[in-house]
Amino acid sequence: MAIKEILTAPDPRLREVSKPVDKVDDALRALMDDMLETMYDAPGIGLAAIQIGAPVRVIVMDLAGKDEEPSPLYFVNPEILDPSEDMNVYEEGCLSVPEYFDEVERPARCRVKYLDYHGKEQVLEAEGMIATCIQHEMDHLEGVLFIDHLSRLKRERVLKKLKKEQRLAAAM
Ligand code: GNR
Ligand code: NI
Repeated sequence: MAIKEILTAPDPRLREVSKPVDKVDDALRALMDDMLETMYDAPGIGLAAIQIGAPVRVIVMDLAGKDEEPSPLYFVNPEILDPSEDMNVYEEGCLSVPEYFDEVERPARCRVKYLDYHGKEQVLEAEGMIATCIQHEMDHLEGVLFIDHLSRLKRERVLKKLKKEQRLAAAM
């Protein structure tokens, strides 16, 4: 297992559409292990493969609290089914958009069909934080960031600040 570098906006790789996985094999499980370790280290509650530069449709998540047992979830080729009409607003953040948080509205509930760590098909009924998080991660698979759901003014302000920080960091 290894901790990988997390790409940050406006890195163009974060805009790629990730490709479906054709087989859940040991190489893919090694990627999922690295993703989970990277996510725990960050720390975050979810991570899409493209955030560590791998453009494949793989997501890891763990919504367990600090004092709870870890409960990792692995989603390969996830699909959202039956998003609810009723919406929920959550304050979101993203490891690829550091130090910025804002409210995003998304369907409150959905089902997710996916392959698990062993390649077995699963369907998860998601609501609350897990529904928000899975939709945030699904966006990454399409090259979409949570700031894309905000006004253009807000998004451009955030991106400008990130560019400036990266320029300063590169000059050090
Ligand atoms: O760690 C994360 N927290 C979070 C909080 C609210 C809504 C979504 C998230 S996902 C984020 C990690 C991340 O960037 N995943 O792509
Ligand atoms: Ni994110």
